Amino acid sequence: MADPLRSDRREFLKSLAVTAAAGALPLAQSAHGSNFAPDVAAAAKAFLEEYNAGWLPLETAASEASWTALTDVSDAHTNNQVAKAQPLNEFVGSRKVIEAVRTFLDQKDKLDDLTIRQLEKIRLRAAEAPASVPEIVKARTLAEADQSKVQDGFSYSLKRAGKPEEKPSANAIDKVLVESHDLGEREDFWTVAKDIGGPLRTGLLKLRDLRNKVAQALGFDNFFALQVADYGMTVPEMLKLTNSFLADAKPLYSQLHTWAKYALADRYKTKVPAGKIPAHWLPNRWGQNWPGLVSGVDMDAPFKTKTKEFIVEQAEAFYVSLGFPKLPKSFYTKSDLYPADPKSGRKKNSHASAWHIDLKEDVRSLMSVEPDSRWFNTAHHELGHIYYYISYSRPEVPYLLRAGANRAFHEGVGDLIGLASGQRPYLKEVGLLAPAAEKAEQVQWLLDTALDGASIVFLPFSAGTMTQFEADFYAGKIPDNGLNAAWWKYVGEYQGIIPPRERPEDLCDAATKTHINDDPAQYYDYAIGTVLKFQLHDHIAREILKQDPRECNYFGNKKVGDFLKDILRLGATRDWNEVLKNATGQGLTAKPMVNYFEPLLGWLQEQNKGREIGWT
Ligand code: X8Z
Ligand code: ZN
Repeated sequence: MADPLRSDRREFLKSLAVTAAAGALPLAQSAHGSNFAPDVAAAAKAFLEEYNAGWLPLETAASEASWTALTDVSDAHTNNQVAKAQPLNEFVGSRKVIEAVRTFLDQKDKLDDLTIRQLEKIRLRAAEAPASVPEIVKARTLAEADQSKVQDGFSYSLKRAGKPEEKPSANAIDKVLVESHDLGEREDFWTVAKDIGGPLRTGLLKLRDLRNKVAQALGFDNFFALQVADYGMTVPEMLKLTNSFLADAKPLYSQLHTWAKYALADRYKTKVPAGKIPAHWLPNRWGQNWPGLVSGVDMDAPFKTKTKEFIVEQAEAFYVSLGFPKLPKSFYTKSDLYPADPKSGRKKNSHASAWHIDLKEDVRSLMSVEPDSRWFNTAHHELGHIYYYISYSRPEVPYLLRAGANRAFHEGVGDLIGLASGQRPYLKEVGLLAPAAEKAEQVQWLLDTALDGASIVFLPFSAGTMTQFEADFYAGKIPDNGLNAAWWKYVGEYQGIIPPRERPEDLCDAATKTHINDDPAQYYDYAIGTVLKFQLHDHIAREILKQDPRECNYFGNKKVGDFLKDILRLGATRDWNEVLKNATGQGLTAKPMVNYFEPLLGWLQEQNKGREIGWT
């Protein structure tokens, strides 16, 4: 039987030859020796139409196959994921596409901005699968799928003296790290969380080389540089930006680090260590945020009586209150929102994600929601992606530009609503504020915000450890037998955290972080998203709500909704700097974030008087 996707592709390639030739003509002389200037803009338009007609069905089929592979891990699903990625890769990375794009981009002056933006997206997409290295592209696709299968099919196994073997889920590990005051138990769970890095280590090294070779085929220095290029930036520019965030956060982070170390020593009834904080003391597997440390601010208490369904519905209600539409029915029927029943034997990816399967109305989220504050925040984050998808899925936004103004915008929107949903006036209005938390001093509330979620404590991890590790990893600066040494060097340097004991090199602690495997070289998105979130929040609170950014309430405010929609509906049709300047009157700046926590800095300095600040 004829495969419609394949016949689409044949047609496309045939017509591509024509459009590319037309595009190339201005560079050539006609047979009569006079300059021939065909309509490059019309040729580019025809090319884009043909590209979309061929690419979209392939992209949709590949997304659907990936969705199935991640929500129901099996060999058959992984094989299908690879099978669907193959024709997509052949299409997006074909020589003709690459040649046509190059030809058109060489004549930018004859093209409008929207066309250039689409061509740039096609160029970066082609660089992920260039036909000049077909065997490498194929090997990469296989290796990516294998790595996901190993990651998503992994079972943690914990053997404790005198107890039967336990198989904790990722949620169960996280719960122990948030709640347990028993350092022995904490170390057991922390250590078992790192076991997944062992089976992922070889696959990651293989992927590093394949990803680099793919990126280098189109002239990028390495895979990290290719991912950064989506911002229109070079690697040194990106590192300069992320380093500036680290510098902005450092005074507060050092104080938080010291405060938390003392609070935790008190909690565990043990001595305060000099310098760095032991990793298993912290309430998160990677120390990327530190929830639950502030007495009187128990964010989980109000969720004890709630269902998991409530978490998603309440998040949706927030967006709807701002004037966004209700989620389409298909979101609820097609998404995979709650933990898999352990009795079913089904394995699924344990990390939250949002999907725009067909770049039209098929939007889904993969989560494992439990009724707690962590998932409350994550549900707001994921719905931010979903409402972004919905907002830019309109005829004026070409499929190729149905993306964030940049990737950080996509991450920042849901986090912004997460920050808004963590404001006390809102929580009080919807009955999610424990009486003790309502009475807590504002500075206690700020302290919790600085420690938890995407905030101050998150920056040394996102802008520091993750970004620096991956930049060096893809630049070939980390030896294969020194992955853990390098990882912990960065964790120590940026986060001031040390492992409970020496980490063996047959494990790979970096690979325990899902993004290192399946969202590679992009973690600075979250760091930029964090800074952006505070910038947008500051503008919304001061200019639209006329409220204190630290105690404000967006809920039900349609003007806030309109402000956000004006950003979201653009997708990637404008330069992100321009979008931000139009929205807030300023370029990207961490000032609003620093200002937000300003009262906290003085308070922490007071609390930490006489204590040694930071680590060496
Ligand atoms: O991965 C995520 C989202 C999906 S895009 C849940 N986040 C980062 C993480 O979990 O490490 C959100 C905050 C940072
Ligand atoms: Zn996200």
